[in-house]
Parts: sequence; structure tokens; C-alpha cells
Amino acid sequence: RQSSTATTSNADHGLTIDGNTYATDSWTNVPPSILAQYGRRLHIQPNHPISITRKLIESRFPAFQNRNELPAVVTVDQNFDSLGFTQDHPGRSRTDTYYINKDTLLRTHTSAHEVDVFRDNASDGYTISADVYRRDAVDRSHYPVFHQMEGALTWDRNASSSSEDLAETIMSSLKKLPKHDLVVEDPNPPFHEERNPLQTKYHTPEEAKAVAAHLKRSLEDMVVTIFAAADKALAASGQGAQGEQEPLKVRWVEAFFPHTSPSWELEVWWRGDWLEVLGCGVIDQPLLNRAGVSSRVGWAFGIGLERIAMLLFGIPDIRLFWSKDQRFLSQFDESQPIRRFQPFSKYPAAPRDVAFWLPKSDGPVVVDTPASKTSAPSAAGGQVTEPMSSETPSFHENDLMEVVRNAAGDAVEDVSLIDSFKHPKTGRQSLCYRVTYRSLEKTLTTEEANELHEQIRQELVLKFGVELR
Ligand code: FA5
Ligand code: MG
Repeated sequence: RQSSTATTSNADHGLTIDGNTYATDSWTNVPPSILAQYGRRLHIQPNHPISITRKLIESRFPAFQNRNELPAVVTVDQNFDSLGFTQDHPGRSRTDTYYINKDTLLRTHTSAHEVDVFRDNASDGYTISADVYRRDAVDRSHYPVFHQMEGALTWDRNASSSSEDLAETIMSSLKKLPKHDLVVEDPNPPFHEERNPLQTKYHTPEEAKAVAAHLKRSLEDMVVTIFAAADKALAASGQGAQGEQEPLKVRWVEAFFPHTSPSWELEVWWRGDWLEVLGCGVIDQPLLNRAGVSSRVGWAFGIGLERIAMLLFGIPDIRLFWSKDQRFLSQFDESQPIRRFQPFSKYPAAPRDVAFWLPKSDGPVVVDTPASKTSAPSAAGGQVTEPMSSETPSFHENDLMEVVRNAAGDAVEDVSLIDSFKHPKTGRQSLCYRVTYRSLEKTLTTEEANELHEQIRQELVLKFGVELR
């Protein structure tokens, strides 16, 4: 198989992507940085967490055909018109979408292939996994290239004698789906006249209700599978005993997509937050008509693979998926059960200890115990600092953390109390902290680490009157 590549050439000659050259025009806005990422195809790279996540989801839909190699360059028609996007839909804007030229773009979602794949009509169910591109902010959970999986299942009307019969067929296939004990919040009516209408021209309420019920149960089952794997990995890592976790909970939220109606988003309650995981709905019938399969009725969903992979493996930063560092890649093995990602930084650590006598004071001293570690925001992120006692102390460990952060910022990965004792005669308390310096950008020299550390030592004396040992 040929690998995908993108090259930028002289604007006069256009853009060459996957061996095809496209004329550029005033719509062209794909930057070289995006073209440089093009062709990695993380979703089919063996043992990559995005690929492992894809396979895990695919495994819940065993009868589906999996389309994972569709190229990312699509037409405006495929990405928007074929799905019924209105002309003024904001998604079409050049501020949101990477255009190659006015007619051609990098797909913004896997839905861009729905009509083509329905037209192929090769199987009742299919998934499409692919890299998708959106002009977006870059932070821990957003990246301008990410991966989606589309899934769809349709039934042929012609195989049923009536709409009652079709609804019954769908409901009986629903009954064969695995049962789960997931807590599901679904306060939504089956349809809402303005917000989430039944496609009255094409579907009876019973048909649409059956499709929706089948859709929701199928996706709930998928979520149960994923989160059971995530819980297991978490328990195995010792980071979260299974019993302590709140039970898994999901909720269905009304949504709008031009290509489904009614539509919903599925949100998962995970570690204290509602997390949007996917969008889905009853497929717009005119879309199926355009694909030449007007006798088919069914559901479709689109899920973000990074979001799932991040919680499955505990990957703290979306940028890590693009790492070529073996310390990242070697942690994932598709033949093994899912394991939590062990954060690392690219450059060596420079640990420095600071030991000091606390000044005599009446106030309590709030420190952590050496066993339970309190971390400054680590370079790899993801570690949560335990809130400490709210009493008014003379010395609060969080003050030290702030001194460290102010002095060294992102160059500090970790701060831990490693020793604490009270002098038997004087009653004075001594503490020793280990500060681990490690930059994401470079190897810190001995001198640089020493300088940062000295600054922190002096600040502790100035701010807290400690006596350095
Ligand atoms: C869509 O892209 C629809 N095409 C999904 C769909 C398919 C609906 C089929 C109905 C039928 P949305 O833009 O919400 O919808 O993206 C779907 C999912 O992709 C989100 O739920 C989220 O998990 C993921 N996602 C969206 N934007 C980002 C991003 N910038 N970074 C990472 N994941 C994202
Ligand atoms: Mg959404």
C-alpha cells in the first residue's frame, strides 16, 4: 500500500496531495503545518492508541463493513451539500474549514462519505474511520487534525410487508442486543416538533421510534464496553479502585445535524464531568434518496476517537497522539488488555532536594505525607493536586508549590515531600522536598537546574523564614 503524502509546491502549480494536484485559488487556506501532518493515518497504524480505540468500537458492531482508507480530500459537495447543509451553514466558513480551493477541502467529518458508502450499498451496517480537519484552537483536548468514526445501520423497507412490520423487525433485532445496567438519563420526547422533528413525510412514528431505540441501545452498549475497559485499566494501575468510582452514567441530549432527524448527542459522566462523546440520529431520508437507496431506513452516529482514547488510556494531552517517541508508542499493544498511559517527558529529569527547618510557630503545619505525593502540574499533565486542609497554617505546602511554579513554570514536573521529622530536643520541624526539573523543550543543563533551584531556596527563606539545611 502506498503511504499518503502531501507536498506544497509553488502556488502557480497548485497543491499536490496523495499524488493529485489541485489548483489553488482565493479559497486556499491549508497551511504547511497541516499538510505536514497529512498521511500519518493514526487510526490504522498498528498498536497506536487511536487504532486500538477504533478496533474496540468496531468490535461492538461485528457485522459492519469497516471503511478505513478513504482519502481526506473531498469536494464541497461531499462534505456539505450531500448532507443537506444549508448554504449559510457556519461550518462552510473559511474560518472553520481547510479549503484546498473553492470546490475542494480536507473533510471536516467522516459524514462526508455517507452518501458514497450508502450508494455502494455493500452491507446493512458500516463504519468509516478517518482523519478529519478543522480550524480549531490547540490545547490539551483540541487539535486541528483528529479522528472520527462514522457508523450507520439501515434496514430495507422492501423486506417488510408494512411499516408496522418494519418497526417490529427493528424492535426484535433490538431485543437481541446485549443488556446493560448503565444508568441512562433520557428525558427527551421521541420527537420535538420544532427542535427535533419526526420526518413525517417519510417515517411513521413507530418506525422512527424503533430506529431511535435501536440506535440508543447500540451506542449505550458500545459505551459500556469502552468504560468497562477504562475502569479495568484504572483499577490495574492502582489509580482508582473500581468500588470507589461513581457508577457509569450517560445522558441523551437533543442535538441538531442537517443529516439526521431526530438527533441526539451522547454524554458520559466521567470523573466529575459530562463529556460529549458522539452525535447521532435517524438518517435524513432525502440523503438516502440521493444515494439511490430510498427504500432504506436507519441510524447513523459520529464519534471522536481521540476523546475516547484519552479516557481509555488516560492520555492527558491530545498532542501526544502525534508523538513518534518510542516512550509513547511502546506503551500500546493491541494484543494486550488496555493499560493506563505512564506519562513521560522527552528530556531527562534533574531532581534537586531542598531541606529546611520551619520557623517556630503556633499555627499548624500542613504538608503531605511522603507516601501520598502532591504534584505541581507535571509536564505531561494529568496529575491532580489533592486539595489540602483549609486551616490557616504557618506553612502550607501549596505555598511552596506556588513558589516553585512562579520560579520554574513548565520546567518543573513534580514536587514531592520526601522527608519530615521533629527534632527530639528543640521540637523544630524539618522538611525535605524533592523538586524534579524537566523541560518539554530541551535538556536542562546542570547550571540551569541549579539556578532555578537556588532561586526557589532563596524565595522560601524570604517568604516563609525557613532555615535552609
Ligand atoms: C459531527 O461531526 C457529525 N458529523 C456527527 C454525526 C454523524 C451526527 C452522523 C449524526 C450522524 P460533531 O462536530 O459534534 O458532529 O463531532 C462529532 C464528535 O467528534 C464529537 O462528539 C467529538 O467527540 C468529536 N470532536 C469534535 N470536534 C473535535 C475536536 N476539535 N477535537 C477532538 N474531537 C472532536
Ligand atoms: Mg458536537
